Amino acid sequence: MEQTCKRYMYRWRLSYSHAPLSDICSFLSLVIFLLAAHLIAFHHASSFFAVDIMIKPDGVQRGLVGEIIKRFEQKGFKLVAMKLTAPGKEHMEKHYADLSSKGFFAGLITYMTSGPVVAMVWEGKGAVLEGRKMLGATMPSESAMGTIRGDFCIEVGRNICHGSDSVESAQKEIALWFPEGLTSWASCANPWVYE
Ligand code: DAT
Ligand code: MG
Repeated sequence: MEQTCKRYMYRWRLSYSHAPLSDICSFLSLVIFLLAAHLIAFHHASSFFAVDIMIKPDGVQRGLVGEIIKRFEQKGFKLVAMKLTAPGKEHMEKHYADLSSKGFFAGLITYMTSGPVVAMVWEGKGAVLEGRKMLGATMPSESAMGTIRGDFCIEVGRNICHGSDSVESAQKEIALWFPEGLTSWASCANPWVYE
């Protein structure tokens, strides 16, 4: 066994010492790249983030505000901003700017400006990813039961709630909806939610 190990070590040293410097550099760069990618992915998945959640006009009209807030509270997220507001067409067009080329855009803006909405910011570990899971798929027919859309709606054009789809869009949306800033506070539940 010892002999075999020694032989392998010898062969490895031999091949290593014969490898061109550029190959070793490429290999090291690959290792560094993979490590960095892993660190970034881990940071995004597990860090504390704030997510912009909005209860759309149909959610407000149908009396689902309490139910939706309850789910985020029960999950363990912390509410750091909230308002009932009807900000108008220009604001909604900014909010959905990335969808402006879609055929449904005009209808979406009409729907989103048809009544007040409740805008909120929830904070917690992996809030963006978890928030999207809690909302369910965009198409209610594809949303799993147990998710907000799966439980409470039927059509995509009346899918009752919005949630930021990435950390970057959450930051943009929070700046758009809450230019006054968020409320910073310490939750006494923290040690009971996080280990
Ligand atoms: P999500 O709200 O899940 O982030 P999205 O950003 O792609 O989905 O679209 C924003 C909203 O636009 C969505 O909640 C409802 C509406 N929408 C999306 N796709 C649609 C479609 N094919 N027909 C009608 N409305 C649509
Ligand atoms: Mg979206």
